[in-house]
Order: sequence, then structure tokens, then C-alpha cells
Amino acid sequence: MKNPFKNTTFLFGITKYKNLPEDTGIEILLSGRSNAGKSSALNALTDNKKLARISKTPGRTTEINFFKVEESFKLLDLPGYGFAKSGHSRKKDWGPLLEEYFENRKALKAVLIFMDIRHPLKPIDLEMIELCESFDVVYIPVLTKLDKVSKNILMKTIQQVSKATNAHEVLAISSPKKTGFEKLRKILIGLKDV
Ligand SMILES: Nc1nc2c(ncn2[C@@H]2O[C@H](COP(=O)(O)OP(=O)(O)OP(=O)(O)O)[C@@H](O)[C@H]2O)c(=O)[nH]1
Ligand SMILES: [Mg+2]
Repeated sequence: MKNPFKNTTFLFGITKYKNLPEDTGIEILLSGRSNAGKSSALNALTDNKKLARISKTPGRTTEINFFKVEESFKLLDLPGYGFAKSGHSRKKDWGPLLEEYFENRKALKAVLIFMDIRHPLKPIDLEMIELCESFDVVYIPVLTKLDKVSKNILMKTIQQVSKATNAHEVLAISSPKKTGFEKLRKILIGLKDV
């Protein structure tokens, strides 16, 4: 089957709320702690290794980067919250901007919350979940780096995250192995018609 995300292109990055483009179409947020694997997932999702920059240094993505899947369907790659190095929290850096965005943005359709399968549900992730719940925004926990754990741990962690959240579905992916992306694509495409 043809990958509907294959022709995704980079649009622009913004650092300030006032620079957001017109509030039209659908936007899906890619959120998660720094180093969780958001940018890697975006590249695997789109089958384009060069689309988003990936780094071994946490905090590489510092802007909200806009990617266009098709006219009126965008993916927003967020800067990782909880920068390991500087000790900044989302509250300090992106809290006001994110809250304003959640409160006002009609285009916001869903939030993917990426979490390293070995370190899920950190306080900062719970904050994001709460933010989604308080604004009634659909969120999907996506456990990354499943190639790093056994099947047993994989199942256990999916269960643990399902129990701890109100999410309808918990996904698990491996970007280098390209596992779990068919399901993720299907869910994202489904969100277009909600
Ligand atoms: N083994 C494995 N490594 C991964 C996976 N996804 C990402 N990584 C690695 O994890 C590191 C961070 O990945 P990024 O995709 O840059 O993470 P990010 O969430 O975009 O990070 P920030 O931009 O800093 O917020 C890189 O070294 C990736 O190669 C995965 O599924 N499996
Ligand atoms: Mg990134």
C-alpha cells in the first residue's frame, strides 16, 4: 500500500505564539520528552530519513516545526519538554505558549505523546496528559524504542500505560525497525474525519 505520509514536506519552524499560521485545517501535535524519539518517528512515519533532524543530544529540536502531509493536514514536531541538560521544564519554556495553543487552536485535533518505553509516564508526560484532558483533546500515548525491550516488558508497559490513562489506544513503535507505523498511520488518517 502506498504510504499516505510519503509526500510530507517541511513548512517552517516557529518559536513564538504570534507566528502561528492561520488556524485552518487539522494539526496533530508530536509531543514528548527530549530524546523520546519524536523526530525519528516522524521520519519513519513518512519514510523520509531526511525530513526531521535527529540528534543524540537532547533538546535538538527547539522550534515548533510544521510539516505538511497534505493541504489542511499538518504535523507539528514540538521541542522536547524536560530538557535533560538545562533542567528546564515545559512549564517554564512552553507552558504559556502550549496552554494558549490548546485553549485557542481550532485546528488542534490530537496529540501524540511519545514516551521511551523504558521510561514511561514521567511527571512531565502526566502534565501533558492532564493538559489534553482538561481541554478535551484526544491524545495517543506512543511508546518508542520497543526494540530495546523484551516482548514481556512491551506487553506489561502497554498495559501499565493503558491503565494509567484514559487513552483509547496505546501504541508501540520502533523507528529503526519501522514497527508499529501502519497502525499509527491508520489512526492519524482516521482523525481527519472525526
Ligand atoms: N533504538 C531506538 N532508538 C531510537 C528510536 N527512536 C529514536 N531513537 C534514538 O533516540 C535518539 C533521540 O531521537 P530523536 O528522534 O531525535 O528524539 P526527539 O524526541 O525528537 O528529541 P528532541 O528533538 O530533543 O525533543 C536518537 O539517537 C535516535 O536515534 C527507536 O525506536 N529505537
Ligand atoms: Mg526532535
